[in-house]
Amino acid sequence: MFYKTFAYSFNQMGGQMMEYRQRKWIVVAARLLIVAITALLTTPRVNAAVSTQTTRQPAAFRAPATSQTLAVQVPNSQPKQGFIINHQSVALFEQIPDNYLTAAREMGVLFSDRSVGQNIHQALNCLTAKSWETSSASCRRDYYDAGWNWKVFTGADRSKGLVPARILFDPDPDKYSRTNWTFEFKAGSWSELTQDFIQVLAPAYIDSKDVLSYQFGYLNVSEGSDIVDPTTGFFADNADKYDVYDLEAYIAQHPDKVFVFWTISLARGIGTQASTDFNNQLRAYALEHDKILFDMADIVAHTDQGVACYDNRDGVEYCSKKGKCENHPDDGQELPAICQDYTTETDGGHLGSVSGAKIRIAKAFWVMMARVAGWDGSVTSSVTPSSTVEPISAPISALGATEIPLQK
Ligand SMILES: [Ca+2]
Ligand SMILES: [Ca+2]
Ligand SMILES: [Ca+2]
Repeated sequence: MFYKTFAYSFNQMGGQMMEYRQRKWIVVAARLLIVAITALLTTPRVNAAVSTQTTRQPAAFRAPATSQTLAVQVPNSQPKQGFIINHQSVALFEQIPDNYLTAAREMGVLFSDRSVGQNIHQALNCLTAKSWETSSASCRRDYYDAGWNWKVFTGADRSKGLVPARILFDPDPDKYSRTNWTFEFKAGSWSELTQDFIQVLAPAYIDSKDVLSYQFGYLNVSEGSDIVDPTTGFFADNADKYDVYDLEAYIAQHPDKVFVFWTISLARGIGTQASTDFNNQLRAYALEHDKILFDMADIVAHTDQGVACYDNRDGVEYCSKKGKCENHPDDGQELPAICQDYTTETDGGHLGSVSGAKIRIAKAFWVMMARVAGWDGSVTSSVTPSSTVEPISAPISALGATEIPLQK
């Protein structure tokens, strides 16, 4: 019954939004063409980049452009289609063509969240370091044994091949400059955050940014949250709350801008029915309405080996390096949650002290921005939401200390 109501709401909303979307994509297409031309005029030959991709010599990218090679590097100027960035997208980071990195970093971006967003903000800065070994220590922390002990890995560790792959990256202060990408800290209920985005945050940046977004935090989906209630939740047309209808009305007023949707980040304890349902509904909504979805929840709920992770009410004890432990009894449910691989917290979901999730999300963010800029070099647009493909029998052994994938 719930899903019937939900589907009805979507259909009703879809009709109202069809016209908005059509108008929007025409303008967006024109805008992306301008971005494409800008990228064209400010970047070197794409075939030079391709032919030297394996050597990754920066000097090779500076080959002078010639008229006969310009045509091939015009980014896709077709009207944008929605796409999903999830844990399978992270590996595409190293494949982003140079001209799309240029186009991505020249776009103005606004994203907003509470403390986990702050973690992402810091992670984007990891990629701007002069070298991996001189990046902030918070970019280079990971577990080093089966007892969940972690440390800051060094250049010496890297030369010995001891650094876990998930915290490796090749930073560049110019290539991965994110000076046009702004983070704003915001906290509140889901309705308050939506209201603030519509009335305060987005209006403050609408003239200076190209891509705008805000995300809810995992505290918005603690057990008992009404966020997925079919009549009073985010996807319902509430008279007294700021919900997706209000958000879409604002989006429709700005067809020349790109708006990104985010799934809600997860904690070790959240993993709740509310977080699971909201994220699944948002994935369905994004597909149905051709949205760009940054599926952060999917990224943090899969190890870098692709193993799904579930809530900490699993009968498995975890003790942090500092000696704080949880040993919640198994509640018989497997609700997607941030992997212990990605947080040292017992119940929380901050992207620390270990760095794996931070780095993977920063990479995925770049993949998303390259795709917003028109890059079509991935298969993520056809990826089915993980909610429908995640077998319930997927191993949860990732939570076991002996399963930590470490490169030794
Ligand atoms: Ca409303
Ligand atoms: Ca546990
Ligand atoms: Ca459980």
